[in-house]
Parts: sequence; structure tokens; C-alpha cells
Amino acid sequence: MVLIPALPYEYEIPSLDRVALVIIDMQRDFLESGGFGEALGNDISQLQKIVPTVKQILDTFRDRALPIFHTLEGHQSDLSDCPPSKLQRGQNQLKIGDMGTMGRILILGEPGNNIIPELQPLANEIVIAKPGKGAFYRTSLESWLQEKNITHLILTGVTTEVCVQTTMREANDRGYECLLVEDATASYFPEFKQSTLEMIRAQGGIVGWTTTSENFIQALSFSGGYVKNNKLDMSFYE
Ligand code: TIU
Repeated sequence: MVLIPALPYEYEIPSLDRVALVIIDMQRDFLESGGFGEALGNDISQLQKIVPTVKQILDTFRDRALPIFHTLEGHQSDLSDCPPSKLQRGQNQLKIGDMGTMGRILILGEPGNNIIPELQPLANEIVIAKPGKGAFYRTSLESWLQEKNITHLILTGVTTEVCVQTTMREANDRGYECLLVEDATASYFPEFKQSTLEMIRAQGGIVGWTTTSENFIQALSFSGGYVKNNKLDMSFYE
């Protein structure tokens, strides 16, 4: 069992074989100039700040050979999976499917739709393409989690109040115990991020828990030997 200091109270992972990392939409479309985020008029620098922290959490899961899911928001090139309401939304701005400086905006396979180079998935990590804001809507995520017997999800990524919160609420309704890593998630609007963290953990953890990357990484490193360079490192106990 691993106990992680968190809000509104300690988050308990019964056994590490029950936990998976979900990294939401750390894509060039949201973090780099010329993508969907900037096309919507947003300040992308807010999102770029969390990249090293997300990498640290990713490395923690990689070191322990725990399951890792990356999600990718994007649509088919013929836009058949994009409702007209989303295609038309907005005024005087680039829309889903329009040509941007990194290819067509929010279209799967376009350069801008890729995960940023710093967080590129490894071959054994699962990448879930999703047409919606939530990672459970019209995706294989739930069947993957069931197959791997996962009950506890550690969430990171962007943006806190849109795709991360939607996914966390979808997961919560399906019975998953969710922990959001505060400094590994970001919004274009810092005040929206703050409100989201507060609403998630309000009412006794109505949607789940939040913690810091330091709390999370420390709790895991104290929970037993960890796999380092593919060998079990027990030096902590020596
Ligand atoms: N616009 C915005 O804040 N977010 C999205 O459109 N997608 C995600 O959050 N990934």
C-alpha cells in the first residue's frame, strides 16, 4: 500500500499494480505557437511551464515499469467524428480542420497534433486518440484499464479545466480513484486552474484528490525499491 499526502486527505493506492498514469493532451496543438490553443487566442506559455514536471512524473512511472497512457485530442481528416457545433464555434479565428502553421488544426496525424518532443511516448506506452474533451468518450481507454485491472489513476496534462477535468469526472463516475498532480497540470487561465483544483477536492473529494509532484514522487520512492536502469535498486534499504 502507498499513502500519498494529498487534499482533501491522504490518497491511498492499495497496490502498485492497480495504478496507471494518464498524461492528457501534451500536444504541440496546445503548447506550441501556431496550434489550436494559440488559434483560440490563448497564452501558451502557461502550459509550457509544466513540461519538466510532467516529465518527472513520467520518468517515475517508467522507472517502475508501471502502465502509462498518453491521450491525444484530434479528429479524422474528413472531420466525420467532429460535430458541426464544434466546427462552427468561435468568431474570427482558425477553427478545427483549418490550415495552421503546423498543419491542419486538431487533425490526427498533422505535425501540430503530435505529442511534444520532450514527452514522446515509448513503444510500450498506450496512446489514446480522442475526438472529445474527455478521454473516455468514444475511445478504448476504459477497456484498456479493465484489461490491466487498474483502479487508480494519476492525472497530469492540459488543460486543467477542459480536458483534464472532463476526463477526471468521467473516470470518477466509472468508479476510478483519481489523483490530479497540481504542478503537472496547467490552464491558459491560472485562476481557472486554481478553481478546478478546489472544486475537485471540495465536498470530501467529490471528484478526487490533488497533490504535488514532490509528494507523489517521494511517497512512491519510500514505498519500496524502485527499478533503476532496469535493475531493482534497493540501496535505500542498505
Ligand atoms: N481549449 C482548451 O483549453 N482545451 C482544449 O481544447 N483541449 C484540452 O484541454 N486538451
